[in-house]
Amino acid sequence: MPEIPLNNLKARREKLANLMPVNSAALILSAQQTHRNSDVEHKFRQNSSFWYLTGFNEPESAFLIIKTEKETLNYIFVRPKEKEKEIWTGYRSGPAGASQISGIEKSFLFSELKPQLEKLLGGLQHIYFDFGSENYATLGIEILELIRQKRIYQITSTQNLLAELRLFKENWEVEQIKIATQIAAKAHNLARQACQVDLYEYYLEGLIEGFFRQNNCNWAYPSIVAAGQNATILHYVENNSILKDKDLILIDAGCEYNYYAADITRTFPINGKFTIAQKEIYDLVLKAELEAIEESKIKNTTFEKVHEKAVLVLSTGLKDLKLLDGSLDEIIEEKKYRKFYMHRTGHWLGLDVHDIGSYLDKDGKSTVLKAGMLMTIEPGLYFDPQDESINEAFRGIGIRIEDDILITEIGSQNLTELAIK
Ligand SMILES: [Mn+2]
Repeated sequence: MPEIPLNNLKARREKLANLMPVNSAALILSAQQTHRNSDVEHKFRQNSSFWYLTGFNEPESAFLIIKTEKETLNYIFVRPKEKEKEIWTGYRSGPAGASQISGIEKSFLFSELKPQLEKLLGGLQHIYFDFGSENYATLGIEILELIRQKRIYQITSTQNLLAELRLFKENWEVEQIKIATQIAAKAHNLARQACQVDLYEYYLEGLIEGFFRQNNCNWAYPSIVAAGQNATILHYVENNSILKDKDLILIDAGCEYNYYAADITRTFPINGKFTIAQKEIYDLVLKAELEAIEESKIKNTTFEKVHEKAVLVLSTGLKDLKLLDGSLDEIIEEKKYRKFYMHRTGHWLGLDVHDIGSYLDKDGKSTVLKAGMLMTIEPGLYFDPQDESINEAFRGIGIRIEDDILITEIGSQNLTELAIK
């Protein structure tokens, strides 16, 4: 995998420092190696913000930045090199290696973290630290106690700082993201081609995730492969039902390439042919999606306006199909559409599939879309299979269409266009 260029890492740390007040520190712990069961471990996945600032891919590590009147200093703390352990669990970079990878000169052993904090935190007024994270529960409490002893009374999460940086993707990041989105799009097309009656959902899941692995990716989130009325369960992950004739299948699957997530949803008829009701709903969701994408191209539009566009199209269609009563204004203002459209139209995308980034600006207004932001647009409609107030032809239909949209200087670009819809 391409490493994060040192210049990018340095620029990110400089921007981070610029956001911090004088006499403050930020401390970010790496992810921890977790056990799945017995002595079997989960595949290690680095903490996204730690990765973003260091490019260092090992557990039991920490990043520390301290900004004073005089200077800004960066530190990295990592595991020692230990031949015996490396034979069993793999290569360790050690402090010297960590310096090379991250471009942070001041590198120490992770076991040195507390003594160093003891020395370095004196005189500071503000610290950014996520003490509530489940990782390093005991260490988190010990660090908090140390912060208290140092009489640092302002403790804030690192989330807002990192969100401001990570919301805008660098060109290098966009290159990685384009690879992720293309592999994910191809996997969706593969599943569409292979889909047929009497297969099982897990067969398509295997096909998609196999394709991810063949292309040096992992899934960015567990795939949803939902046939028939399973598609009306938003977080369906069982993926063990048989594919029936005349049903639809909803597939929400995306890979992670070099730490960047793709997130795509497609819905199509299992036997290749829509029923009339399915076609009506599909066309409506597609129209909402395409119009929301058009909205994202408008200069200085907002995150909220993209959602409002999708809501307007869906509400109009639901009224026309007599699935909702009342005037269009009523349907929108009283949020009657929520009976069938209960989620938002998108989210930020990046190192995390639901990436950090604020949805509101400092005045509490919806975030203006600017070049470098990456978001999903994913309207859907879901009809409760048991709800007898719904016209029978529509019951059990669940449709969502989702693309990954990069905001550019001249509009926006759909990075997942390659996936047939
Ligand atoms: Mn999504």
